[in-house]
Amino acid sequence: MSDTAALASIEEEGRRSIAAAATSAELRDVEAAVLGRASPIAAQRRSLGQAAPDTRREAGQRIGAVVTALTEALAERRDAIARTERTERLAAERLDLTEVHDARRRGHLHIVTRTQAELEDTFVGMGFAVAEGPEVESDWYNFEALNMPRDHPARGMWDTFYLEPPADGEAGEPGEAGEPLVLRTHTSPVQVRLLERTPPPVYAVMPGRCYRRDTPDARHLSTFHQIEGLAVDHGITFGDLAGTIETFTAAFFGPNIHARLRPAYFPFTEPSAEFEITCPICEGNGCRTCSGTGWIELGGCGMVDPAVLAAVGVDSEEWTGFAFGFGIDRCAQVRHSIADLRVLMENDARFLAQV
Ligand code: FA5
Repeated sequence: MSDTAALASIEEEGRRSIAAAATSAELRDVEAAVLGRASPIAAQRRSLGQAAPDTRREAGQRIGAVVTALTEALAERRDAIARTERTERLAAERLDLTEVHDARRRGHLHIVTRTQAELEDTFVGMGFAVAEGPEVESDWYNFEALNMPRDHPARGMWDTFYLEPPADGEAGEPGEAGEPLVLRTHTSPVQVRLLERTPPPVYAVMPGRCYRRDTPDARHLSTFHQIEGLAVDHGITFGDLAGTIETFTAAFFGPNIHARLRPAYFPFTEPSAEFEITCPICEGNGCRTCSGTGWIELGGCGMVDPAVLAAVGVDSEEWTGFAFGFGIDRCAQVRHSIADLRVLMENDARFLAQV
């Protein structure tokens, strides 16, 4: 190979290696290989000593030109790599401050928790106190004190989760030795607990979680929430119950939702009624959510049965009372037009961000 052809090939090979380097570290290795002591161009320079004196100067200039060309190519590539690396670093370290300030991403209370608080506020505004009771309940509070002895067929109205009673349970508490324990199927046992510790007159609401072996559908969950209401005083009548429900419906749902009471049966109230309100999804025309009826059942209510007052030592000749129990999840469903109650338990962030 002539000197000129050898130099051209060294330059071409060098440019190819320089172009192939992708990072600053790779380019440093390429620089050593292309211009360092062991490089082909350094070998050419060393061979100058053996060249004939009349060609040495010209050969030296040709080698110098290749060194200059490769040095410039290296500098260009170094700049390009530095620019790319800087852009990549900035992208990786980017902090999107607008995302942090996006109001939709701020956490908030679950819709059921908010509905419960709003229900409590509404009833507190109507003169009721707020009380609570345990979710793990004894058979006595959940059923027996509510006028449902063992084997009473009305127990079948509530598909119940039973628990193993602890062998060493204390008397008078849920789990009293040998007594069956349940996950409470409704908030009505809190009525009994409240009357045991508070002599009438009593005006209270009792919200909380309940459990039933119900198959989840558009209006049912196996874990749901109720708010119980109890008023026991001198001379309480069914008219007081109807008036309370009417006042509550107008205050909580507004003027477009109507309520109706239908005769029903509960072992712990007599007479009893079911409380229904206009289905907000179809505005009363009938749809899947309300099974085509135009109404959604919100709860049960009635006059407290004398047997319940007797179970807690309240004289039913002197005192009368009304009670009600509404579904809190159903209240949220009606207020926010939620077609299927199951979304309340699914934790889908797209749903939770909307309500
Ligand atoms: C009761 O639980 C009675 N304790 C209500 C009552 C209280 C009557 C005081 C009289 C006096 P019921 O099983 O109908 O009744 O339930 C009342 C409400 O709880 C229903 O109307 C509904 O709004 C809600 N509810 C019941 N089961 C479910 C469920 N599986 N999922 C969601 N909500 C439910």
